[in-house]
Amino acid sequence: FYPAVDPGQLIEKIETYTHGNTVEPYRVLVLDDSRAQAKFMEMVLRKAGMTAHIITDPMQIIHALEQFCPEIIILDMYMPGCTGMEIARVIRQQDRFHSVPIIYLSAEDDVSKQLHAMSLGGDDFLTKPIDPKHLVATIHNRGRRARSLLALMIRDSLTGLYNHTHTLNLLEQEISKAKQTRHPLCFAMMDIDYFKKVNDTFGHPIGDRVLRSLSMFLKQRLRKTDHIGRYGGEEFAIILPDTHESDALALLNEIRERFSELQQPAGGHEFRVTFSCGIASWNGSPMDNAQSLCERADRALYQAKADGRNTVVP
Ligand code: GH3
Ligand code: MG
Ligand code: MG
Ligand code: MG
Repeated sequence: FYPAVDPGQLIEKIETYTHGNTVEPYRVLVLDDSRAQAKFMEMVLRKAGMTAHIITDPMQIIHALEQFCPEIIILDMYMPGCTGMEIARVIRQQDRFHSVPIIYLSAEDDVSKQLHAMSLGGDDFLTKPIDPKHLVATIHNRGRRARSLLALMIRDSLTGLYNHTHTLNLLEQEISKAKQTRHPLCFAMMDIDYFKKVNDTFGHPIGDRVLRSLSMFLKQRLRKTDHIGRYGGEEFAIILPDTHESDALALLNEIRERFSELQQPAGGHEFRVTFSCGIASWNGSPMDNAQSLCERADRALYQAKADGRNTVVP
């Protein structure tokens, strides 16, 4: 039995895998109607240091996807009542598993049938009897690619911060955590002031450098447990778990002030840049969600702009 893992947690683990020293074992889901086959594969995968979850009933696939959240799926081709290709189609219909590697496993040695199976959502075809080394190597290759792709998918390429979509996913997750733990949570939205003028005066590459400079500044100043995202062009979003609104206000005001003092170089010249910021905090209600938190932060940001910019509005 495996505890439920949400995809966000999985991504956090993958992040650790990509950027830290810990190597998380690959999470491999095996569906084979033969219990003996499934057990054998479970043993092979465990020996290779992977986390295996086996099911023998195709009807359990949806549940297993949700509960186990696999990074790689191994499907038997022929099972009573359905085929591996039909299961692959069900898996591919789920957004979250749209690009998870699927490896077919079968005694089928007709190459045209193998190719047909692979055209229907599979990535590899291994024939039984399985060579354990071949299986493990295939999983390693597919898994490594899938992980680096996922790590790229959640980042913004200019700043290396989380992108818009992932920032919102993280916000959803942190709200769920806050609801369980009853800890406070703040969400801040910031927008660089008169950024168009920076581009117009100094050029786009200098503008890009300002964006990176603010990203770096935020990374240095915030805790590991905070999440920083590039929400849009010159807009950033910050998720502050375990933080009361008054503390978030003090922190962001300090960051605002120090960032505004930074000298930004531009071909022999120097200039300064400010940002405006709006903060919203989770109101403790089970009804509060990411969308309403964003709306409140956005309204506060709008107010900060109206108040003359270079300010933080709670
Ligand atoms: P305000 O104080 O009201 O926010 O004014 P602003 O000029 O910052 O806002 P506006 O929305 O008018 O302009 C935002 C500018 O940000 C326009 C756009 O060209 C620029 N921008 C967006 N993304 C990027 C980027 O990736 N690089 C650079 N250099 N500029 C960008
Ligand atoms: Mg079978
Ligand atoms: Mg803007
Ligand atoms: Mg702006």
